[in-house]
Amino acid sequence: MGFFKKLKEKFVEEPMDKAVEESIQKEESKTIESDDADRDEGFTENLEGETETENEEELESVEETEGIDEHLEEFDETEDDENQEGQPHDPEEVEDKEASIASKFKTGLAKTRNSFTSKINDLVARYRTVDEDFFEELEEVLISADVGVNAVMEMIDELQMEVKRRNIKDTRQVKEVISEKLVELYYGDEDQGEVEELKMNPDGLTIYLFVGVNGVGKTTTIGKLAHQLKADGKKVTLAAGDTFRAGAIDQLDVWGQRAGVNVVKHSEGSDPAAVIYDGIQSAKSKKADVLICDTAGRLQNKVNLMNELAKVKRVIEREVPGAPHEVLLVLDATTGQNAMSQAKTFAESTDVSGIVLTKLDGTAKGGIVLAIRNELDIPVKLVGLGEKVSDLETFDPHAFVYGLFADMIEEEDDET
Ligand SMILES: Nc1nc2c(ncn2[C@@H]2O[C@H](COP(=O)(O)OP(=O)(O)OP(=O)(O)O)[C@@H](O)[C@H]2O)c(=O)[nH]1
Ligand SMILES: [Mg+2]
Repeated sequence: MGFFKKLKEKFVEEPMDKAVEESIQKEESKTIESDDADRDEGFTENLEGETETENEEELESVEETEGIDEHLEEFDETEDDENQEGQPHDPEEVEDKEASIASKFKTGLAKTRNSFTSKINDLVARYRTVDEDFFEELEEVLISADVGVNAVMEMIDELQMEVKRRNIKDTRQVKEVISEKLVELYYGDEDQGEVEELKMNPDGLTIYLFVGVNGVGKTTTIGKLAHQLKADGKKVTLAAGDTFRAGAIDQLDVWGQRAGVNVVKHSEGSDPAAVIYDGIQSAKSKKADVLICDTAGRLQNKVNLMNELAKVKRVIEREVPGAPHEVLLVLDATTGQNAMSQAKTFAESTDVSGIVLTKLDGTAKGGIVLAIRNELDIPVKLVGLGEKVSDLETFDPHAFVYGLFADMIEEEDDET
């Protein structure tokens, strides 16, 4: 079956019985693994007031804000009792979920798709048959979408081989092969079609550390993620580790209140490692499932910033063995190759476990996702597709490629 047809079946039409069966099996095994904790317990605990963190040693006093709205807020997203992990079991729900993920990628990637699709269509219209010049122009189109020079070279080579192997002469048929190769480019040799979710600690507190230069979207992403985790029935604490930028603490606080989660903060200018330490103690005493740590994007200079992040990380490692479970480097997709050089700098001094690529909705160069994975071998775990709280998605390469080729895929003739 053609690749467009596969994507269409997955994201647009009713999935085949086999696909449904597989996803049910996957969802069931997930539920068995993860659902022994009674989430309602966490909720009642919330109502029973606070256990105060006992501060130790030299640490400054913690000012904690409980989300005031927390108890008043309707649990609109967790209303289904049997479905506390937010994972649909019902085949129809699985299908709905896939369709909604696909439509989010489609909307979020509109700018990239519009520019990319029109260039590809134009190319295919001008070259009826596949030849050297066609590939040369295709190379330019891909580079202009920020797929990355090395990645593009690799892809063009493979594309040429594939075209020969399948004896493709007509450029229209090449579109589909391009989409398939883009997914392969992301996965490299390990294409199992797996979507890489954020790691969770199976026995206790999970800690995510967010890093990245100023303005890339760290705090916003933390707010979105807190909201989603809470909707999935998790108890979340945020730690306001950006004590450098004026207003940063309040900004996280607002997100915390909006999501109805606990925020641990100190005053501006205080030691970030001490804030994170208190965050961990607070999360432990409240039996939180997840602690998300915000950090500064800018200090006096880069060396200071890297040293500070290293110190924060050491505190986390010492307090919770195995933590941080993710060090997420946030990159702004609209900055293109600049994002790539930031990634290299951070990867050198911190063990980055995953990338969060924000503002994909704001660029026509969404190909950067593929370049990052290809050049740095760090998985893209989350993508920001807009400014709304719901505009954060687990990165799914198939949904991404669907988002890029949606118009062509939807036109795909069912009979072929
Ligand atoms: N369009 C769009 N805007 C986003 C997205 N993610 C974040 N933003 C915007 O990016 C701007 C900066 O976001 P912040 O979360 O403050 O960035 P930060 O990395 O915490 O910045 P510092 O605190 O200065 O280090 C805000 O205006 C956000 O609304 C996204 O996915 N799409
Ligand atoms: Mg911030």
